[in-house]
Amino acid sequence: MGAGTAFQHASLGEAIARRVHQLATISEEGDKLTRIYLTKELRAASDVLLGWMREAGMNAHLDPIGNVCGRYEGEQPGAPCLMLGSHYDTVRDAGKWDGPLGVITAIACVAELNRRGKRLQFAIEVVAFADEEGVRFASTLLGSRALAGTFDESVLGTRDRDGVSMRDALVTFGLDPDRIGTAARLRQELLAYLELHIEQGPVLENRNLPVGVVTAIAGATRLAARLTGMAGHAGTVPMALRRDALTGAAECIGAIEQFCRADESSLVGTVGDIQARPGATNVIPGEVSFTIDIRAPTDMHRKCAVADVVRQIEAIARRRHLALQLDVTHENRTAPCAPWLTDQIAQAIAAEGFPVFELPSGAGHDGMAMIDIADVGMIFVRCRGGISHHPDEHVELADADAGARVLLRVIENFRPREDRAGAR
Ligand code: HGY
Ligand code: MN
Ligand code: MN
Repeated sequence: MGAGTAFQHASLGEAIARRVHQLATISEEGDKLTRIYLTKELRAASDVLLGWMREAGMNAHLDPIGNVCGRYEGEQPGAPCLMLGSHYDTVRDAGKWDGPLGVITAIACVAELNRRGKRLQFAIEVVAFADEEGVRFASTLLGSRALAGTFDESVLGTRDRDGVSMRDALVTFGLDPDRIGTAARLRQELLAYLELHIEQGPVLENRNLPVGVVTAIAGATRLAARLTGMAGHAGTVPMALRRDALTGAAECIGAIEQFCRADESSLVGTVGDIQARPGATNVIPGEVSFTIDIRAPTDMHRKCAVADVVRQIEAIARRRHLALQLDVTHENRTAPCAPWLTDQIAQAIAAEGFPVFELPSGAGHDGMAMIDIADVGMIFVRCRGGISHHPDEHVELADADAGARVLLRVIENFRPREDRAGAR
C-alpha cells in the first residue's frame, strides 16, 4: 500500500474513491470484479483492510468467520462502541462500491479523527463483513450473523457449487470453524450499528440529492428449487413423452415474473441462478436447480407472495410430472432503522447543507442481522443511474465526499440513546 493512498493527502471523497478502485483490483476474474466468501481473493482483500485500519490508528484483527474488525479506543479504553460497518465480499461481475464504500468511508472517518488526535467518549469499531451477498453458500449475512450471535451452525455443512463445504472452506482460508461462536458480540458492547452504503437504486438521483436517510431495510425470502424429470435423447424422445426439467423451470420462471409484474405494489421476484443437468446440447435436461429471491414492502405481503409462488410452482411440477424439491434458504424480516439514529443522521445531513430525504432500502444489508444486538441506522449515497450489482455501478467523487462528511459528523456528534443502561 503506497503512501499515496493515505487519507490525509486528498479530500475524503478522492481518497475513498482511490481505495475503492484499489480494493476492486482484488478479484478472481481478470476483467471483472468477483470476490466471493472464503476465497484467496477475499483473504488478500482482508489483508489490505487490516493494513488500512491499522494505519488509521485502530487495533485490527480477522475474526473467526472472516470479518475484518478494527477498534479505535475512546477516551477511556474498553468503553462501549459505536459500530460502523459494511461488507467486502461481492456478487459475480460486481460493481466496486456495493459494500467497500461503507467500509472504506468508515476507515476514512476514523483516520480523520486519528489525524486530529481526537478521542471520543465511546470507542469506534469498524467491521468489514466477510459474507453479506451469500453468493457461495445458499445463505446470506454470514459475517454479521456470526457477530450478532445468530449464526446457524448447520450452514457449516452446506456445499458450494464445486462441492466444497463451508467448514472445509473456512479451514483453507485459515480459520477455525469451531471458534465461530467467539465472534459473537454482546448487546451491551454496542451503542449502535451504523452503515453507509450506495443506494443501489435511482431515487436519490431522481431527486438530485447526494445522500439520504434510510428508514427500513426490506425483508427478503430466498428459495432453492430443484425439478427432476427424465434425461433422454434429444433426437428420439417425442415431445409429448418428455419430462424435461428445463422447460418446466422455464414455465416456473415465467410464472414468477408474471405474478410479480401483476402485483400493484413493489413486489419483486428474481431467478438469478440456474443449472441444468446433465448439460449437453443433445440431451433432454433431467434435473434443473434454480434460485428464487422475493421481496416486498411489508413482511405480510412478502409471505403471501411466497406462498402464492410456491403454489404455482407446485402446480406446474405436478402437471409436467416433475419431482419438486423447494427449500427456503434464507428469510429476513424487514429491519426498521431506529428513529433516534435516523434523527441524528438527518441532523448531520442538514448541517452539511443538504436537504434531508428519507427512503427505504429495497436491497438487503448487514443491519438486518445486526438489529438482533443493536439499534441500526443507515446513510445512503447516490448511485449513478441507479445501477448496482453490475460493473457500471458508480459513485461520483463529490457524493462519496458528502457521504463521508455526513458520517464523520454523525460520529462526532453522536449521542447514545438516553435510556441505554450504562450509556455515557
Ligand atoms: O441482495 C441484496 O439485497 C444485497 O445486495 N446483498
Ligand atoms: Mn451491499
Ligand atoms: Mn450487494
